Amino acid sequence: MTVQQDTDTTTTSRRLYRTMARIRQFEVAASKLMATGRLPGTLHVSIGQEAVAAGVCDVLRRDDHITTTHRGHGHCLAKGGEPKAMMAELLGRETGYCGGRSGSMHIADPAAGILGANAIVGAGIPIALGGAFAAARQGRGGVAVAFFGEGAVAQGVFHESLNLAALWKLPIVFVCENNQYVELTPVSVHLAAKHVADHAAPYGIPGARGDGNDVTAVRRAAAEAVGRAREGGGPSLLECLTYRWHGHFEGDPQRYRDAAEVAEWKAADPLKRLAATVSGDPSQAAGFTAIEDAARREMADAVAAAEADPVASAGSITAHVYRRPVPGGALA
Ligand SMILES: Cc1ncc(C[n+]2csc(CCOP(=O)(O)OP(=O)(O)O)c2C)c(N)n1
Ligand SMILES: [Mg+2]
Repeated sequence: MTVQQDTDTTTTSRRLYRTMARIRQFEVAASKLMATGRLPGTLHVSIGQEAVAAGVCDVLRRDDHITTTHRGHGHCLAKGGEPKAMMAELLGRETGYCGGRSGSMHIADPAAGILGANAIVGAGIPIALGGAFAAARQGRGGVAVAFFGEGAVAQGVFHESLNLAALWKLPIVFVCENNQYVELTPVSVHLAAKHVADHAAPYGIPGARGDGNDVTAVRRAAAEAVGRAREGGGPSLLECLTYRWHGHFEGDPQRYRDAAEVAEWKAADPLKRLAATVSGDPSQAAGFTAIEDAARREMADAVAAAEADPVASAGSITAHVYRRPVPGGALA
């Protein structure tokens, strides 16, 4: 398995832009489905945060593992998840990743190294730790990445996982997407530490904090942390500063923040920022537009295909549910 090399800047930029554009267009399509009453359940989109998923996953191998959160579509797509199977899952179709039973918050694709999104804040972190433990035992240079929001930093399991990872020098990178809000609560009144990255020092591991809307910078920081983990150098903590453009969930009235703040962060759009780096080269700029158009078409096709698929049937509701065998052979 090979990892994409950062040898050709143009190729790397185009690849990163494509990943971000695919995430953006997937999220826009899902948001529209929700707004038009076609998507059941709850939906948390990551529009504005695309650079973290794209930058980090760009330096991962297919057999590396990730875990993600309730806001995890971007990480799944960047790691190689199939948009059609993801969209079908969001839409409750039999063809979805979990047979349409889970919806947006539990997408998993072990073949692509996606050990699962998770609706419980912080709960993906120890699962990634298990992935790192397995990778260390296998000795093939595998790495695990735990993506989580800054809300998870107040959970005990975050600290337990950093402790074990440091103690056993496991090949794991803890990636915090600090999007400034934990549901409706600003991070300033949520965390005792000044910065999430400050939590690295007590465990004696490297910690870094940076601009999570600069995909090239995220990729660089991730390459360093992932490379160290692959070579046996142990875990790292990365804090990526970013912002979600939409509410906590689709339909959130967002009374806890003002429009000026949202506008300020929209001006720091990770896609536009990457595109701006090639503004002097019209052929490249045209290439980025074409990439965006292709991503829009790809996600429209995924929606159309998923909507044509059968809705998960009530008759199969107990399929895949563990049932305890009882004496006599019946199932409880
Ligand atoms: C253990 C737990 N407590 C509370 C919740 C309710 N909840 C869902 S999302 C969320 C906020 C998470 O914030 P953050 O980790 O910063 O992620 P973000 O939504 O900003 O991406 C909370 C409190 C939950 N799902 N799990
Ligand atoms: Mg948050």
